[in-house]
Amino acid sequence: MADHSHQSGRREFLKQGTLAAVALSAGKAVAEEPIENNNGQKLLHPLPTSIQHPYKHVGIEYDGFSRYVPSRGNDPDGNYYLGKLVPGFRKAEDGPAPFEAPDLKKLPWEMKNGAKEFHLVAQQVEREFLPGYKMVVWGFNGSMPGPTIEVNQGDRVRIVVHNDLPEATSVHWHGFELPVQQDGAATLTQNMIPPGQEFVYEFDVHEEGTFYYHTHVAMQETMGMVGWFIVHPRKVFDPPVDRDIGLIFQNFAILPNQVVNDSWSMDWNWHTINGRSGPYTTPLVVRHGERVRVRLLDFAPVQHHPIHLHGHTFWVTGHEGARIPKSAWIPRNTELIAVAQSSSFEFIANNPGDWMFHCHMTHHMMNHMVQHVGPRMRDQQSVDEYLQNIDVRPEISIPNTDSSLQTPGYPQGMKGMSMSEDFMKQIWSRREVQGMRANWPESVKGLMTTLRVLPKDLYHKVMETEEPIEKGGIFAEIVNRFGTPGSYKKATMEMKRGKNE
Ligand SMILES: [Cu+2]
Repeated sequence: MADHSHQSGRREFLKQGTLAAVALSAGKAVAEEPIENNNGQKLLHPLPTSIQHPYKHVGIEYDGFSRYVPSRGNDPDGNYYLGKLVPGFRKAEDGPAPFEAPDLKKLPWEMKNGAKEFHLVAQQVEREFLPGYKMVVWGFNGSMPGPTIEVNQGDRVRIVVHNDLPEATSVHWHGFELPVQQDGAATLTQNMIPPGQEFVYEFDVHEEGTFYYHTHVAMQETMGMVGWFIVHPRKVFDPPVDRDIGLIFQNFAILPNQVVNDSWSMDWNWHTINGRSGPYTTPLVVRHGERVRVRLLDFAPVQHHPIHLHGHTFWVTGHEGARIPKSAWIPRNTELIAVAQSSSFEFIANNPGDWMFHCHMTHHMMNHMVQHVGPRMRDQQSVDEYLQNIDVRPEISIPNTDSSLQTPGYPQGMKGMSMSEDFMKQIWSRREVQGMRANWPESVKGLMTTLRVLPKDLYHKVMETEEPIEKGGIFAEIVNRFGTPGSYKKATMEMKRGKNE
């Protein structure tokens, strides 16, 4: 990043001082001497002047791959190509990074008679997919998906399942090699658990990896009854990661004016990640240079999800079966997960910014992309206009305010999203979104979320303080440090009711 536009842009930025709300500590962090890698070699990728690397136990650059600059590395057969074995900042002896599933809680446990005892309550729950849109779904312990079970390889677990549903159920521990009586596949291996009653599952966990629990009644699965069951390995996976994040992708069919899923549908109009739709999905916020693991799970009734991450290339390091041997890891930027499959991938967050992270199925990129009330309608338009002048696409007015195009009960107008002030308030109420561009919610819908890669000081500002941050402030500062600020235009308006005002 030795180009002069960056340097002059930064000076211009400092001179103007337009970003009072953002800490300018980075201005003081200008490196005073050239930074070398661990072997004293000159870096192939000079660091942006705003970066100081205080870490002694990990390097900046590994065989041509930089922790802080988009880069490939020198040798596709090497250990560090695309950051393959580049460690995170966390030391292996500190144990595995805690697993985090945004917008979901963890299930507490108590040690009893030599086992970690968990209590799961299967029940109907209310889940707010978007601000103000409370859907009646089925889940566990007041949550859909249910709370995360997190244990260590070698643990013995006891899970007491209470059935508060109006019908019988059973819970299956997906992927575990357990004694057949504990498998939860009613009625093959046990009797159904009647409403109001409970069943105790108990088994030793000798595996490690990405597992989950779910009802073993198909129609109950479509109502949302799933939750993570994460097992950390005895020996921390090499290389250690700083983040371990899980996202569950689901589809629902909830028609206008309804709050209950049509479990027989083949056309799904509501899409959730960890029980929320974009832009209410909570962004994954990480520090620049960290090693990040993301675990994906498709728990949709019938559809697959090609999950695409912008701005980074990741290594696929595991599936639902187990960790993949390093020799078989595959570099990708889009990972396809089919129903009931999970995938884990890892990457070094070496590219600062706010990045789209989303399912690439067009019908999943926003809610209501369905035949009966989809966004394909154009009021009073015919193809004649196009045919008269095929070189220039005629402008089409798409008035969101036209009541003929609005379906009562739908949170997103058929052309975009209609968002009330309360809606926007709730979207912006979270620390994780502070400093994003003013109209970012317009681009994050349905099965979408974002990955925010923030320099250490900006991460601190966003995630570790309660300071107010101007809309677009963090993004503008990233442009100033890493982009070409001369050509950057900030969002001048905030989206309201589907229109920029
Ligand atoms: Cu999808």
